[in-house]
Amino acid sequence: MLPQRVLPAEHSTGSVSVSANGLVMIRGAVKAVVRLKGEMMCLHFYGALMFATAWCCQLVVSNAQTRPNIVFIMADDLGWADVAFHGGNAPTPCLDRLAKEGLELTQHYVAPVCSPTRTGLLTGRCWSRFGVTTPTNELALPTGTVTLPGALQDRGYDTCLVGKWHLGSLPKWGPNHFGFDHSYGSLAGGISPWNHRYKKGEYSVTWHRNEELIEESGHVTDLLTDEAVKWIRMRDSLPFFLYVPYTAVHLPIKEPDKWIRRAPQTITGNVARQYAACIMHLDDAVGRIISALEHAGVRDNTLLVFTSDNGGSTAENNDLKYPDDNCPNGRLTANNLPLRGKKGDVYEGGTRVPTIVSWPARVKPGKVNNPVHVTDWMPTFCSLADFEPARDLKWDGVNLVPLLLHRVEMSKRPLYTAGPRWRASALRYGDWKLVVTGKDENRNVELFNIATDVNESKNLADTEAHRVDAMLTRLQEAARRDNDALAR
Ligand SMILES: [Ca+2]
Repeated sequence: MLPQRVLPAEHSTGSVSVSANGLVMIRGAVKAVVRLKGEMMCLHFYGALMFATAWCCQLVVSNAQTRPNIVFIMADDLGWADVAFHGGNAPTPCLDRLAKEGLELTQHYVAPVCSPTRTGLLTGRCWSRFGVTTPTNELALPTGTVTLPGALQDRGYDTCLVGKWHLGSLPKWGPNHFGFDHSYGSLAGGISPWNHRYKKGEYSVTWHRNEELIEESGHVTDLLTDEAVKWIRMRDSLPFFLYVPYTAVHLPIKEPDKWIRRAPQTITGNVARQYAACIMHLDDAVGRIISALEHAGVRDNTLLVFTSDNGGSTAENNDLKYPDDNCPNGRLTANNLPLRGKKGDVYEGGTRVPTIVSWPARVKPGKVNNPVHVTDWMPTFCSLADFEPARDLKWDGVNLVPLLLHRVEMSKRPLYTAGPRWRASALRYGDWKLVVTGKDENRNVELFNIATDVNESKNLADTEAHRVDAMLTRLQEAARRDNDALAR
């Protein structure tokens, strides 16, 4: 039996306001009505109460038909130039096509590492508000936190996570406790691709379905894609939210032979070929999900986002912290150029990632250069789903609908990044970016004009002292709200 969903106390649902319990009842009834259409004729036996419920259901159902399905695909550690449409050497035809036919967000920021980005995505708040600045196996979100899937679930969406959770690595902290109807994959972080084990220790056995630990055979990317495709095929007329955080291209990597054979011959070296194969395999997986949406006849009204959780990594592939899975030795060959830095850094190479939005019915192809942030997705999706929080959820993100659908220029706003253990932080404001590393007498402050120096190679802190002061004030203001994770 699945655990009780985490629900906010009360929501306004357009013209009909109902309590959370009422919503659960109505939502359950909506699913029953939609799935058992033929049995609707029997409703009259249940009298006035059921008639009223059915009326409410009809309202929700008719709303549901106008709201988009949402598919959010997130790669793990995929660098800025790991994709062919940014000059990467591994072919990525599916993503290239998605970028060409969809809308590319050229300045989409995430956290420098894993769990923080996932925290921001699922809460609309900077990860540091929850004290989460590093990958964590502890419970990241307090019980009662209003999450993105929880909000969509309340609005009648079917919700599913296929992939890596990493916001609490025990089953009792798993995705089903935070708004997902269905979940599958790794409760913890990156796993070995064939034995599906996380790092040695308490959380190593982590492969699960609906928080029940299971053993399966197969390559992780194939298993996740199979599950996502199967779940799409099982949908009925309710809108759905499918979150697919792949473990590719996180270490340790060992790809099926067929994908290694397909890597271009110009790419030499064992790990380099493995890394390219991993990207190509991921690209194909995205294509399979898109095909499943097409076959289900829902592609036009599905808002699909593809992104990465942080910049690319050049760490040792065969990390001995993981149980042996015969993965090759050598450093990963991620490419973040022309951006500076890599995974873990608050420089652009750690936090700016390839991002595409595709919604054939509503979003015109092109590129948007406004800086946007992973915390923007919750306000955006909640807006599209007509979810209005009954209380202030203290979102740091903003609703991107005017930008995505109507190309309305966004006003300048500070985008704050807390790096791992707050050892570094950054603030983007307009064209400018402030990077602060170290503390007190060891503090180092850098200022870059991102519009003219995307590589962050010219530190202008000395020549722009007034700007540095103003941005430091903004950074301190943003940081003051850290560690405010109350779920009230
Ligand atoms: Ca990652």
